[in-house]
Amino acid sequence: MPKDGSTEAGGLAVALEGALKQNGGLWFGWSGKIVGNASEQPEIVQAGNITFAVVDLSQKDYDEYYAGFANRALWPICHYRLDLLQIDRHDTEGYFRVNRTFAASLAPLLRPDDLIWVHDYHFIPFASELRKLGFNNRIGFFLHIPWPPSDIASALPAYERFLKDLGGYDVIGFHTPQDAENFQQCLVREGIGSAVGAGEHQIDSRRIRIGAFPVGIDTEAFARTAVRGEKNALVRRMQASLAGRDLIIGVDRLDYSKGIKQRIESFSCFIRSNPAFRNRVTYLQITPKSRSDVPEYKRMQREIAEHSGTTNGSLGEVDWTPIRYVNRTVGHAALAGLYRMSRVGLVTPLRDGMNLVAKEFVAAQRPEDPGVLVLSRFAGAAHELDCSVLVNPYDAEACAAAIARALQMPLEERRERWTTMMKRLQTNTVEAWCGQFLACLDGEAELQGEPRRPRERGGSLPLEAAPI
Ligand code: GDG
Repeated sequence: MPKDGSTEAGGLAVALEGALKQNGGLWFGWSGKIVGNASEQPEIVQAGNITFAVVDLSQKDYDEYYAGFANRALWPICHYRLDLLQIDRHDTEGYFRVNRTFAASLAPLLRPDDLIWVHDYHFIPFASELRKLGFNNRIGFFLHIPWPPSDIASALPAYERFLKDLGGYDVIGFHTPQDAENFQQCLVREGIGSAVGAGEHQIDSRRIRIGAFPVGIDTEAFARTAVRGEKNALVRRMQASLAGRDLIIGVDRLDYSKGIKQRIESFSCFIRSNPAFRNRVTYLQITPKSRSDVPEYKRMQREIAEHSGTTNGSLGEVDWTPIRYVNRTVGHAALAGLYRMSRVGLVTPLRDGMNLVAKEFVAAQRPEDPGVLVLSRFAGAAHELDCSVLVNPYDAEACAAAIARALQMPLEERRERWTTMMKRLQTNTVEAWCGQFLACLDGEAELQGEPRRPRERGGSLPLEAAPI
């Protein structure tokens, strides 16, 4: 997240900054820089009523903590990919070491009445490290990715320590009730925590609240951006280049959890089994690179590019390229405009904590003539967006049938489905999500409680996750 929130950072980082702006507070996290000699002392920048405090990482810390443990152990396990798990003792040690160092860097800046909100899988032991330093503040944790069932989670190195360290938080939030349930099952099975009430667990001497807080987007703002996006130069060029064909869109950071390879296969299956659609649709897949320094990601980058090339080679015609694969970021307004002009949004992750693209696609649609969302049942968003066409992303033929159905869906049905989903997105916004979590952390509301009232003092404190 840039210090002034000015670039095209994801909607979530911007929303968290918005929550901080309301009451003022401190934003602490990694600067995104790797330096020869990383100092424990944070660099501090004041922007209005928000203090940004950021620390750098050394190459060793980056390799072991971020590229290593976070992205090669935690990420695959939390996405149910035991086959991709890589265990390395140095990485595990590095993960806990960096969390300890980060806690020590933040400690001098903390006030006794600060509420602390820690985000994502990079910082699981953070509360426990702060507790060791003597802090009794209310500390909440939100996991942006799924939490798997105990048989999978228990393959994590230092599994027991993770569960115990999570006991340092007062509130632990997940995207879906299923993730929360999986986590509670882990605590009980390991004999580390016991249920003491609805959503409450006792871990040692601490009582923690565990609940589902599905993250939202800034729905109205996104819808407005999409309207503006229609006039965007790139969107207009895209519209012209379609020459009347329908657009199917996929937007995902390059990641194996997103099921891009399987999606290309499903699209190919759709064209083969529906020859009437040949030369009548274009599938645009926007996939910015991510984590290119992790070897599996580099390999995947090549594989997906090859797969889309091969598919185009076998399906395409002289005047028709079925798949347009773009391996870089497009601007925020252009993205919103592209969603709006698409007939189908193809969001088929093999596993996803939430998936904000699904929500953005819905928010961007024209109310009078909305496109159809085809959504994986394994995305957290499927809980709220159950009026989409839900699919099993592993089943290419079923996905192909879903694409055909989406393209042929009558206007009335499209409108009905869209209206229900849009209403939900208008209620469950990212602001409501922040409010509900913080109210729960502040003890002002029960789980799933009322939106939080503004506090008189500042001090809520998101610990920001590392860049994608
Ligand atoms: C993690 C969890 C959870 C993507 N390409 C471009 C672009 N994006 C933006 C999208 C969206 C964001 O990036 C991606 O968000 P997702 O939620 O879909 O996926 P992850 O990055 O994996 O996020 C996920 C999320 O955390 C929040 O809790 O939902 O499950 O994995 O906002 O629009 N934005 C622009 N150009 C692009 O090319 N401007």
